[in-house]
Amino acid sequence: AKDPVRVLVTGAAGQIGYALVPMIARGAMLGPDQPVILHMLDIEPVAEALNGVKMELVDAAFPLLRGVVATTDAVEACKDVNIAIMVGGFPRKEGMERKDVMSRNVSIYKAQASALEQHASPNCKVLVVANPANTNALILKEFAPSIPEKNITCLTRLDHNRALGQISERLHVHVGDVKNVIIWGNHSSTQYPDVNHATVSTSTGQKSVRELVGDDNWLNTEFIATVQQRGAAIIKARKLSSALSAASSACDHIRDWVLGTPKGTWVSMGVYSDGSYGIQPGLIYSFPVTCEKGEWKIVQGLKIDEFSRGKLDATAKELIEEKALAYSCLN
Ligand code: NAX
Repeated sequence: AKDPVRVLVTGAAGQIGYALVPMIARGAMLGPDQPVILHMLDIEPVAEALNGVKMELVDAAFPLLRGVVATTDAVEACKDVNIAIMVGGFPRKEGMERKDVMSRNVSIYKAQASALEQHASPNCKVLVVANPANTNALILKEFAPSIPEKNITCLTRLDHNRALGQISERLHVHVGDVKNVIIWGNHSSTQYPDVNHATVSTSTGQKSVRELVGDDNWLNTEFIATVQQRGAAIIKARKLSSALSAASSACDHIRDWVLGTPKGTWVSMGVYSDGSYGIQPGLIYSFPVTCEKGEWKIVQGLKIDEFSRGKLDATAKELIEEKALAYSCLN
């Protein structure tokens, strides 16, 4: 039998946390034969609610769940974890300046970076979900220099899955038959959902999404805007932000990273830029990646047309500005 893997979820008393922990305990993240020990961290004001989540996990009697740590102590939470899903953060409240929100998150991610660096398993894989996700991941990387930089990522898989969903609805095809969309850049409204290399599996082979849709105007305007604005549309409808889709996408991100992407398929992950596609090194930027043996690799050699080039650069520019804002909060 396999040894249990320790998975940390921060912000575990929140809405995404509540959707995510049962998925992990059921094997949706690491597979149906992989036992897990859940480490749940949240803050003191919600300690009782956090304990309630722990009670429900016990009550659900998940066979793969070999233990639960529920704590408000970051050191205890990070102890020996193999995977860390960082969902906890400070949300933007009405009337708050961007800089104030950034400053709160910078201090949270700086502190949690140190806790992970000192107490997590040395090869711990980190996924940052909390917004601003790319920049929180960058701060975490800066303050956990002994964690390999390739182990620190942020979530853009939800945006990737949203793009697959929109194409599937438009073409009336199964979502599982659509692949190789790309989310470039920031997990924000400047992200660029790119279908130029996306395909659909049909009975007569792989067909290009752009050809099947046959409407460049829709793909270059409405489709992009719908994916970029989907988070806001969910808030408008639900009066709450995306939770089950965010949790499910976080499972997809880790599962593909650890267990590998299927042959011929790539996914989108926010990773440390090495300068690929002319993106400034030192940003956490969403790229198309393939994964094998627990390591991601940026897909190389994709043709970038002029329209796409402008979009890749615009979202990079926003990340450069966010990085500067985050650094200004450190002083
Ligand atoms: P909630 O407000 O429901 O939950 C957040 C939880 O984090 C709360 O329980 C809070 O007490 C906790 N928390 C705050 N500071 C903490 C700290 N220092 N240590 C540990 N826990 C702490 O928000 P929820 O809807 O669950 O969303 C969580 C985060 O995900 C937000 O930042 C949100 O913006 C972000 N999202 C990111 C997405 C992505 O695709 N990257 C999509 C969904 C989501 O909007």
